[in-house]
Amino acid sequence: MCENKKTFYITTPIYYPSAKLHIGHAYCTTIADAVARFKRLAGYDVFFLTGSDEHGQKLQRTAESQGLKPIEYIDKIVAGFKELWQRLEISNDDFIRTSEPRHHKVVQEIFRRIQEKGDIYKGEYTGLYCTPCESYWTELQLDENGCCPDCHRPVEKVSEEAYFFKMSKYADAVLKHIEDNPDFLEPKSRRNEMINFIKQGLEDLCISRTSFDWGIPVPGDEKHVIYVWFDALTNYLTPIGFLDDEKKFAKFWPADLHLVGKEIVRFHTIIWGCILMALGIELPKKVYGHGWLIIEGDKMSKSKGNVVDPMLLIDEFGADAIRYFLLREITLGQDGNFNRDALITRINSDLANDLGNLLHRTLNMIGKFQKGILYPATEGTELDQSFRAEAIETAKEYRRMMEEMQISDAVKIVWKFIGRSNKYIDETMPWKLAKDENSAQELSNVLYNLAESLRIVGILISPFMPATAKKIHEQLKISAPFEEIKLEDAETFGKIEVNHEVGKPEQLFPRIEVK
Ligand code: ME8
Repeated sequence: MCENKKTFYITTPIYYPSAKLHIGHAYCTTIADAVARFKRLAGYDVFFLTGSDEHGQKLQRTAESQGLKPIEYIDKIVAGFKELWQRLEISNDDFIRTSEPRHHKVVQEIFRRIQEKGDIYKGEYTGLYCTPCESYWTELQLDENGCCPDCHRPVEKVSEEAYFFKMSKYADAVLKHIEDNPDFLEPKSRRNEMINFIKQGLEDLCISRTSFDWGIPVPGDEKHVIYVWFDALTNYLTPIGFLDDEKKFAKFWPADLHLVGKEIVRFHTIIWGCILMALGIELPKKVYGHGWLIIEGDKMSKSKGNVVDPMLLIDEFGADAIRYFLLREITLGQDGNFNRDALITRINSDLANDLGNLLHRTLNMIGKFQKGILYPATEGTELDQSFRAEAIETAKEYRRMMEEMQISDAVKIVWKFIGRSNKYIDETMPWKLAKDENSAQELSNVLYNLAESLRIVGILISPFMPATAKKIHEQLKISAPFEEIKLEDAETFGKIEVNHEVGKPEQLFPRIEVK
């Protein structure tokens, strides 16, 4: 049975350890984590990969300027990445570092295979190189000031002996792949950008440098190191057994989703597409280019001095509140604003008020009116029935939205149902029913329905806010282990056993006082 389990392989980009990670990086990893957790909940065998992209001239220069060897400098920063992902409850199955021997082996083998095929050749490179972006540009691609079109910093003219990868040979095939497979590249707007980019003509790609040595040597010609993007992209093959576990590789490749920022879609579709075609390996099923977190209209970056440190935010508000904000506020694929006031408003209204109060009121009433016990419920009134139907509808709609990567819509639909549940309390007025002996059955129905709605909400929010979901599970005292809960459990109403005793309410989110 295990063998037939659906699999899902999802990756984030591997991050440069050139600076502290900011909330923009946390955004990308949080989305990937929510998708990975959703897929596990939906019964998939998931492999979720993140990591660090550790080579290149820029890192070597930075380390040396601090009197350190590159690896000494990088080790410290990567330890910080790992701590951040742990504190943000990122559930990655592996963390790949491109400095690891397991990765070097793969990169060199890929280089060797493509070279053997005749698609890598030696030549002379003269070009315009942007060191901060580790990218080569042509004259035509530069911005209006003759600078890098991505970061707008000056480019350097570089001339050296180098190896080239015959990208031009694969340009038509990659173009056809993008055109024939509408699901390969999303959102749709990015597809057109890439199609136009290829149609302008693809030159062969320079894939080695001799001007520094912090990288993976070209096999058999060690004065060259392999271009960082050629090195970095292959990280996606390494941890799923590319060279050492055929069965595992067959299980997880092609990747289901490379989630990346919009500025690196080009590398993940065109360059990566060409490399894979040269290797005769299938292309990933989907590359999704998400938008950027913007601070007052500008992309967050260290050089602009507008970075927001996610660690400080987690210290102040907790990981789940940050995750909630990122997943809810920004429509995937578009740019979105990060704003502290908006974060506090969301915490107070959506988390403390809507969700926190629903749990608190419900458990409090069950405790007060029925000694914490959920008595048998009947079909109840029309209102009860429509409330139950809405819970199931919400779970089904949520599944559809998450499958289609409409993450913020999925968050919103759960909150709509939380709002509905609070309104159900106001409409049914359990405190009034509790005063009338003849309404005992009605009261039991309402309290049971509320407990069930919370059980369902807890499941649906578990990919977004795993710690909060677990708290709800524990306060409801659901007997099944939290880790074994499945999405189907949210699509059936009435799973809590009769005469089940719930726990006492504990606050989920304190209100943030705004000074
Ligand atoms: O590009 N908002 O690494 P990186 C949203 N090493 N996303 C942001 C962001 C922001 N303000 N700032 C950065 C690299 N990101 C390469 C990847 S993969 C084989 C190699 C996202 O650390 C950015 O869009 O510069 C990108 O997807 C990711 O962080 C890594 O950026």
